[in-house]
Amino acid sequence: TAAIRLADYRPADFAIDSVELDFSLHPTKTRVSARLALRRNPAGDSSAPLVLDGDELMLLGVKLDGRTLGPGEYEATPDRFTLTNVPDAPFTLEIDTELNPSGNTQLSGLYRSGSAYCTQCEAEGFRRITYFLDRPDVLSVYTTRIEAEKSDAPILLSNGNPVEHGDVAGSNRHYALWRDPFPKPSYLFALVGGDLGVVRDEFTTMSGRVVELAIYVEHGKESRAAYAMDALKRSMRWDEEKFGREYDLDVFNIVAVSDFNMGAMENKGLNIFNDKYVLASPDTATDGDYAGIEGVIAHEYFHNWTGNRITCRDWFQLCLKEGLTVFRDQEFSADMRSRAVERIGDVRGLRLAQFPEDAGPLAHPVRPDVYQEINNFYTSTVYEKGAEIIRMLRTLIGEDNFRRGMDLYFERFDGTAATIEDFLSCFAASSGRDLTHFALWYSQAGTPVVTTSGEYDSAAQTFALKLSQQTPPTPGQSDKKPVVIPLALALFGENGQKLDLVSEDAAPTELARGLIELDSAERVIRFREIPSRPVVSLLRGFSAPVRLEQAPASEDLERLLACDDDPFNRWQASQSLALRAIFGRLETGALDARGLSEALRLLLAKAEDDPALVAQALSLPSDIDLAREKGRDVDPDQLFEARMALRAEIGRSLGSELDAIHARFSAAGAFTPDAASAGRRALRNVTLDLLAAGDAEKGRSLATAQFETAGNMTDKLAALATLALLGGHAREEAFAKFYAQYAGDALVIDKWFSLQAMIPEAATTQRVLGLMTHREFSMSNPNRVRALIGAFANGNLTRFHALDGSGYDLLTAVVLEVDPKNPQVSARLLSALRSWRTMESRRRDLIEARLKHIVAQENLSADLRDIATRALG
Ligand code: B3K
Ligand code: ZN
Repeated sequence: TAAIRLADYRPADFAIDSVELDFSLHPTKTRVSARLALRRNPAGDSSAPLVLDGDELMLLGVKLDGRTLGPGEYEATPDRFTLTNVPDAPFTLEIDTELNPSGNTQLSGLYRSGSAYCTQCEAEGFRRITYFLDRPDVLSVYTTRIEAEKSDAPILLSNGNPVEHGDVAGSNRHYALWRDPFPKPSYLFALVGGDLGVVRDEFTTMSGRVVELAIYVEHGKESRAAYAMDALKRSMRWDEEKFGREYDLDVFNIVAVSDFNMGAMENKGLNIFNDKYVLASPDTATDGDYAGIEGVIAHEYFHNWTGNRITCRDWFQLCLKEGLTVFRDQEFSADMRSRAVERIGDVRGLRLAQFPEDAGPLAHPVRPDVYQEINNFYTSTVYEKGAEIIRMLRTLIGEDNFRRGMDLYFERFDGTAATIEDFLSCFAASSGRDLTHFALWYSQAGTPVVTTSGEYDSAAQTFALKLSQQTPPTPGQSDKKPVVIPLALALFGENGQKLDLVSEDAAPTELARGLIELDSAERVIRFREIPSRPVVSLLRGFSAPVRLEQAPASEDLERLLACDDDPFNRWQASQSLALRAIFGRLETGALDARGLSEALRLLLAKAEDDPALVAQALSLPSDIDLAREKGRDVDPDQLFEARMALRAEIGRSLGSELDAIHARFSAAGAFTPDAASAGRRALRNVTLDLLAAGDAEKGRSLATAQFETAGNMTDKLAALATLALLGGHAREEAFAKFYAQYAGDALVIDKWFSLQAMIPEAATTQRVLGLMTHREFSMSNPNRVRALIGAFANGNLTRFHALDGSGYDLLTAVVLEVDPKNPQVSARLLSALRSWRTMESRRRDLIEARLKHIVAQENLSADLRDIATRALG
């Protein structure tokens, strides 16, 4: 297939003002009749034929202005409909197609999850329902009629507001009619039909309108939707308060399904969710699950303005809605929970997924300029780095200008399909700042490396801080330019006091705000009136998505850990100390963890102040963090060994403190999912992990007791994870009990599969192969595949990268098996290999051979071929 390029964008030749859809649902023979009101687009080519997109469609018939067209009057293949003789005046085209939802294993278009019918149209699924101009800049008003057997599908939903419903005379069928008054692109279309349970509530908007809210779930799971409903109402209120954005329809519906390719989908007025991001109860969901639900519910709701009311002109602009909406959901979670802990979690996520992507063969700009398969660009670069760009923008222009820029954006572009340039123009206007240079963040891929060094002159009482930046080359972009990097900075004096920033080398606003703008390759700032050698706290709050190369003395890190008033950098200091200990061990064979231990001991003494933050400091870097920091010639076995040695050492040296915390923070009273309670559980569980690392026997007995008595899934799963690492009979018994207790509860059984896949032992590969034949395993449920195979490939570095190639063989076999059924899932699984060039040479050779084997297959999906080819490229 040919590459699609941003530079080739042209407006559509036709406009579709309205769409009337009529669905007659049937498991294998669903009839769709689409009535499109078409006219030539004045901005398009006035002599072009009408070419509509399709994908595996079966055409039954076409009418033009009411007249049935003969076979010679148009051309139709499963993936294209062409009409050459186009009337000059606006005209109506009626297209009838037949679909097989039960046979749709790609989960794109109209498909079935369990016995329900549902749709997923982003990015290009609508063309699997009917022939259409399936591109985001074609906005239409939709009316949808759905008809089905009453007993099969008592619930019939689509976008917009309900208009009417009733029985179909002389049959067991009924219908519902929906109308969405807001013009929208086809990717936001949705339909659901099925026999579902429902939870209802309502929300009164800031202007006093009452909105009916409903969350549809599998019968019997209604009580598990309460938290999602609460999160929805909080999201609606927050968007009014923080952005002045009010909801605009009479109803807002959410449907949870168990077969879904990603997290959720923001269809107008009818969000469809992976049930993983809806269903929660203390017994079945961890604190992490609750936080995920809150974040994703908010994210999809916030899309109503950033994505739906203002959509993207083309898919290159995907970050226009995704980066912005991730930024909004991160801010929401920060306001609902602890801002500092939220920031640490977001940065951990960015470094875990986006940094490796940006450093490997799949690197691409936040706004790509070419793609083969758009589904492969729903990446952490577009989403998470996209959100970081918005955050930097706000940091640079300030809160007020940012808010006024957002208001301007809604004012100018509501109801349109916009671009990044449109978006940035609003902030240039609100702040009076030229954002041309800043915009480079959108088009230049790769993670900038900021290098710093400082020189203190005690005679002159000056401190010269030298900053430089450099971005490594990425595929297709060998020469990088300096970008605009906001560096939040503070200097601390001998007694931990913050020093005034005095310098002639920085603008007064930079000094007053403690925000240095590095927009050239190099910059030196000489600070005056510095009484003693200062400790530098740089990139505070992670003010830019860059890697920092600095070599502070360990004492400086220990001081920051004790005195920095930026909680993010306090946490960063703990991580830097841990990395230093681990890499020191790798270089010298000796482990020096004294500094880190002592610093953590001080933190533990004040654990009550902020348990969640202390828990983050105690969570040592993962194997993936280590592999990323190493960057080349990665040998996962060595990294793992050094990491385990550090854990054991911390566990031993802090044994009594950890013991005390584990006992003191034990769960009392009923479970509540709030952030403060979650923080206490997080601290308790990270102490359990370290205790077990320091003393296996003790760990086993504590974990077994916790496993037996846990009153919630967070504590239960943490105990099981600890037992999983410790091994032996206790582990196998716990896994068996866990399974017996939760068999059939899919979301919990996913956790059971994942934990086993992540056991860092030689026998795990066999265990995973065995689990693939388990009766609860299924290659056609994406959550299950990700739970077992995804966890193995992404969360078990030593086994996945086993030197005999068994891990790679396992992944290759699964990817090739899944691909014909569900290309989005196979392509996503294969991206586990995105950092393969950083491995040491034996593993690199093994992976390269597997990638070549995949590329040599004949019938690969476009999705998988794209990933495999670029990975090799
Ligand atoms: N917009 C959807 C993602 C669609 C992915 C299509 N392959 C979910 C979200 O970001 O909110
Ligand atoms: Zn989104």
